[in-house]
Amino acid sequence: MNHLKKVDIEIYEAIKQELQRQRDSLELIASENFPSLAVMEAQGSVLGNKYAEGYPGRRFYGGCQYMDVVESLAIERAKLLFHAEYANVQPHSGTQANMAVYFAVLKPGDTIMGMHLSHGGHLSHGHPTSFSGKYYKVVPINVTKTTQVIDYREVARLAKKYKPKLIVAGSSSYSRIIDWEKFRMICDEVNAFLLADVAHYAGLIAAGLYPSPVPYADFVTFTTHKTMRGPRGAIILCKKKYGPIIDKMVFPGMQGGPMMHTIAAKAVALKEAMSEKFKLYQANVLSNARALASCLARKGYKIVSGGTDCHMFLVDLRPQKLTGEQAEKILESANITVNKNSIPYDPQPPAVTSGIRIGTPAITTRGMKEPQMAIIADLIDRLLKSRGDKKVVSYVKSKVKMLLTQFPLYSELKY
Ligand code: DSN
Repeated sequence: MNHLKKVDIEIYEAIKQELQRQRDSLELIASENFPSLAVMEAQGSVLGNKYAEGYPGRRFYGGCQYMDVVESLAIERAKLLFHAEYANVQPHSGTQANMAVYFAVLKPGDTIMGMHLSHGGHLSHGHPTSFSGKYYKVVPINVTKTTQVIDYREVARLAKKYKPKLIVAGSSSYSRIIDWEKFRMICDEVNAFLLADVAHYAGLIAAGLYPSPVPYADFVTFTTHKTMRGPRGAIILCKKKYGPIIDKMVFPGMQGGPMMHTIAAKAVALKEAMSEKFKLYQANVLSNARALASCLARKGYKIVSGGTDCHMFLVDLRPQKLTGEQAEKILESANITVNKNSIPYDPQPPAVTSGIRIGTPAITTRGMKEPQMAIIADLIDRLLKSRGDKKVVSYVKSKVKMLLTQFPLYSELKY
């Protein structure tokens, strides 16, 4: 970073400080991770200089021979890893991937069904503040009040009643297995498309540790920066027959030039995800999430739905008489990073919430295993019980520092 340091000291300092913040924080945000230096090198490469509108072999600019190599590798690896018929690797984000699918098969005013945001869904699954809630009539899917899991009979009843043209199944905070086959059957009964948004579970799916929607869904979208441990961005998988309409909708339908540096980094992450090392990593992500949820449950914390089948879970903090907002702040004061998160049937507004979401992808990348989960649960418990008492905050902060020192992050980077 010597060049950056000379040219722009303010940006250089901000990057340096962010690296230090990442090193010094216990990162429990379920959607964040630390990609490899190889991924970051590809993303910071000269490929970002090139316009390559179009697709391999059919570009609108000259000089795309190496862009074709890069994008073809990313496409082939995505297909191979997920056993998919077709892949588009250009979407800039998960929301844009979902948008491309909607725009490809729906008209404004059509009806869609998707999990409500506070029941595990995502803004782009039909929330009123998102384009998806403004362009389409939305029938939200809520989890059952008592079990806090999806009731497939209720989904089928709603589908028969409202006849959606598309059902989006998938989540940003649902910790249980989603039964893709049941969703497929429901879609078939009402002749609806099935879109599976596996932004959160993609890495686990690649490792065979979470069921794959690929055999059942017409479209599968996922981001590449969460459990996949790649660059920020997204990928769409689909049946071959939908390939042309998806490609056309991504470009020129809703995006311009592809971010070729990011596509190269996606290709690198996909290659890494084919390794045994990645499978072991995902197994640790899962066992860490289960261990951390169990340790917290043993200390009296209410885990939404009673546990987890993936890399994340929600904690309902109402028994502790804390809001998600308060808990997020208290934890952050001791360098433990989580996000406040609505829980099903949350009485609090989204800016306050009654819960926090906890995920293990980032701390597992740092090398932590089950023994560290017991320590982390203890630190979280002490902090929350203390309501942010200064002495406890400083004690926990020092323990967090000691723990993180044993699991260094990006030690090769010398800014
Ligand atoms: N913001 C992402 C998450 O945290 O799950 C979803 O887009």
